[in-house]
Amino acid sequence: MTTVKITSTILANATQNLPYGPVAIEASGGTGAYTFTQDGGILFTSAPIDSIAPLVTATAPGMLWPPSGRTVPVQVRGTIRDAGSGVNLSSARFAVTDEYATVHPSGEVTVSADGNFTVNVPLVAARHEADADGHKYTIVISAKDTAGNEGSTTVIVVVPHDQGK
Ligand SMILES: [Ca+2]
Ligand SMILES: [Ca+2]
Repeated sequence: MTTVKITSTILANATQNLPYGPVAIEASGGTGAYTFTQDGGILFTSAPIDSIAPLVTATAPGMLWPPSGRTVPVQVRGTIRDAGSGVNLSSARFAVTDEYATVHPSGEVTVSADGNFTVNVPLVAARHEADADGHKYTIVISAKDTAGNEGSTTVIVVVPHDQGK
């Protein structure tokens, strides 16, 4: 058995001269993965080169009203996309940071194959009477690609002191 160490930079779908002779390089699926073949046989497949985090977008109703004191579902919708290795669909999460440090739900976000998601985040519709600028919740939506890069975005939901202010 012979071990051959290869150091090479792949610039494009091309044939390169590597230490043990010409090797045909095939790009697969646009993911940056390459299959190296010689004389019709597969020598090895390289891992995708992906250092760019997924792009996460999200929107939510910015205001939670009325301040009933109840826990209500706040719907957050958005997209998670990755042009490189692809989104690790099971990695999507939401996490809430509460200005009052009392309500901080977190959990999984179900992402469809096309990258869209809708998740209901339970938040308490209440604010302190003296809190003039309202009760602020910060919701972070995050996800990884299959190369392990993590992307996230943040949406803010406020239980205002007075409606319309
Ligand atoms: Ca990526
Ligand atoms: Ca406040």
